[in-house]
Amino acid sequence: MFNQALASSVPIQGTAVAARWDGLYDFLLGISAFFFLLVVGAMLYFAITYRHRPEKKTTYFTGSHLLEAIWIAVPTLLLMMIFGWGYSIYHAMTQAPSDAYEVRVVGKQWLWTFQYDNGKTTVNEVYVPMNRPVKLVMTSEDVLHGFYIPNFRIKQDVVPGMYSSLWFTATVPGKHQVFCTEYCGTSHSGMLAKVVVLDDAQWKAWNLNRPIGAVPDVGLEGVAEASVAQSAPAAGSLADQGKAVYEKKGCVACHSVDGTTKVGPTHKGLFGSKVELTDGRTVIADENYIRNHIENPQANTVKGFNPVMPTFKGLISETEMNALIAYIKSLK
Ligand code: HEC
Ligand SMILES: [Cu+2]
Repeated sequence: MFNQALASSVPIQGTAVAARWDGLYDFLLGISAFFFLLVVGAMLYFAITYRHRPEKKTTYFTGSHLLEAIWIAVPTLLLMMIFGWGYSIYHAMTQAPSDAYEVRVVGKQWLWTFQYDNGKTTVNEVYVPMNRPVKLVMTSEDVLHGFYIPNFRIKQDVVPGMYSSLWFTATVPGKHQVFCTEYCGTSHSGMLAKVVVLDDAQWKAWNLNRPIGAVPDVGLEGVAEASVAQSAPAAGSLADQGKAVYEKKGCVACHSVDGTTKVGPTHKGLFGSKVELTDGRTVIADENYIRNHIENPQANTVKGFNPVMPTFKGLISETEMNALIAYIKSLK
């Protein structure tokens, strides 16, 4: 019911999660309206019915256990239900399926760069397939940014020095507006991007560097366009680009990619594995662990090795880091 009334003021539903989110929001709006009318209605009724009249004296009340039980039980059950409902949507919004198509995102003042496994790089437009889970692995080169896609009802902070992620399965083809939602300086409001959702044929064509035809904006029309740099020609896959960084930065001096141990442990099979550290902790080698180890090697030392790895902090750009991690990830 509220959906219709609000249809013109909320963005379109570009994902299944968006529809669930709106459902919960409508419900909250509905019960808020219901209790508002109930409370204010009762207040008006009592104010009029029991207004002061000299000839009429109100009887003396001591309370009602039944009433009290009802006003404790009903809100408790209602709130627990809202919590369960919200939690289940939150869970769906945050737990990306493991087979999601991954895109790496780097925010900086004041544009977004996207890197794809096939080696392409785009600026301010991220190309993704329709009806397929997509995961954005995001970081920032400078300050805090926020990646918000209103049509998808999802948003995540983008933080320098670490990776955060966001995932969605887009169901509506076209260009969906992205806003930066952490105030990040002068051109914060101009830090615009689009998620370009392509159907199967367009997705194939895009990956083969063929023309995909015009893609229309969906929802939020009229927002100023960001300037878009088109796809840079791919210099090999992202992992290939990472291999070049790996060799250029001299990782090969201490690490192997074929399983043999050198000064440092091999990187073959590292990604996703459990790593034992000298301080007794066991950690999963995910993007954040690897990145951390490259920038801050003294923080974690792998069991059985000496802490001799130099820090590469400031020596590897965010886009190089993404390529490097894609390379280490590819060493199965
Ligand atoms: C001077 C030798 C040296 C160089 C150069 C070096 N490392 Fe290391 N690295 C080590 C050693 C020794 C360890 C294990 C001890 C530790 O954890 O600090 C290690 C550990 C690691 C780990 C953790 C591995 C695990 O099994 O958990 C990662 C990831 C890593 N290095 C990445 C790199 C990358 C990427 C480069 C190049 C940018 C690099 N290293 C350059 C010596 C080196
Ligand atoms: Cu920003």
